[in-house]
Amino acid sequence: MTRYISTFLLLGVISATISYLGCTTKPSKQVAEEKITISKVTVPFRPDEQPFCVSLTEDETFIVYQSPRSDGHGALDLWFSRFEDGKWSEPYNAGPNINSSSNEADGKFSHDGKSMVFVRSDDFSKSTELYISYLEGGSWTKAAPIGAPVSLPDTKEFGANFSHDGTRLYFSSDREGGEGGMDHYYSERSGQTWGEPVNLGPGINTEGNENDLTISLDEKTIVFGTKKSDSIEGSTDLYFSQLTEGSWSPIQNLGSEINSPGNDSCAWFGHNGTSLYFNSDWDYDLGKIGESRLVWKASNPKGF
Ligand SMILES: [Ca+2]
Ligand SMILES: [Ca+2]
Repeated sequence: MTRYISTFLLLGVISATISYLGCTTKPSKQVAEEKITISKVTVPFRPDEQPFCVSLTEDETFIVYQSPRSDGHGALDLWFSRFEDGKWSEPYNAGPNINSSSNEADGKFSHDGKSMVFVRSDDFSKSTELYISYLEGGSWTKAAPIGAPVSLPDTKEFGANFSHDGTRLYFSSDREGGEGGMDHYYSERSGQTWGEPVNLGPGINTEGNENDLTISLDEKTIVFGTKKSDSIEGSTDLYFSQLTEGSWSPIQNLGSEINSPGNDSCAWFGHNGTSLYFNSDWDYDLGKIGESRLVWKASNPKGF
């Protein structure tokens, strides 16, 4: 990641390679061998579904996204689609084990694709609760609230995701005792229970809102979406912090190779160590705001 960060400082131009699942088109221009490329990931939904926080399993064959579609269980629901025989299936509702008349959002899979954590809330501005569902025998189990000490009454918890080995849950919360607003935390699993959350500290957390984090495979880099004074044209950009000598570095903008004038957020690290997926309403192929928020894959031969 250190080499990757220096790449951002050295290179300032986005070179987009259009790459689709199952088929890759040649880049329109010859690109330097080790340059970061941004490619569009094909998705199963329509722009009018207002998809948000789209997330895939590591093998890119199963997708979850949130949508206010009117044919769900009410408010935001989570929707699935499976990539089979070279195409995505018609999206289908995740069902009553996961969805309710409340909002369901922020669905994220574990690295083995067998657990999904998400947020449920009647009113995101007031409080939320984290839930987990497990893939058993081909279907998702009745989602259970994680509960205290991770998800507390009258607080907001968002953007939870599992560490690569599944033993930690990283998330954001506005609970008391942090640096202010939303802060990043992690909780460690002990058997079937989650331990007291640990605040990631004042390097990465500020008096502003830290939210929407994703953790790298080695748990030494966090990327998250937020608006700061150096965000591109006031949009949401991806920022990063690195763990060095036990503390998280002050956050830095991920740079204009990946960030766009659109809203870039909801990132996650690919399992191969060389890709970073994220959601953006910027169309990197067209160089303008797109029809809807899509999924993009930044590939860096030097590794993330
Ligand atoms: Ca719902
Ligand atoms: Ca904060």
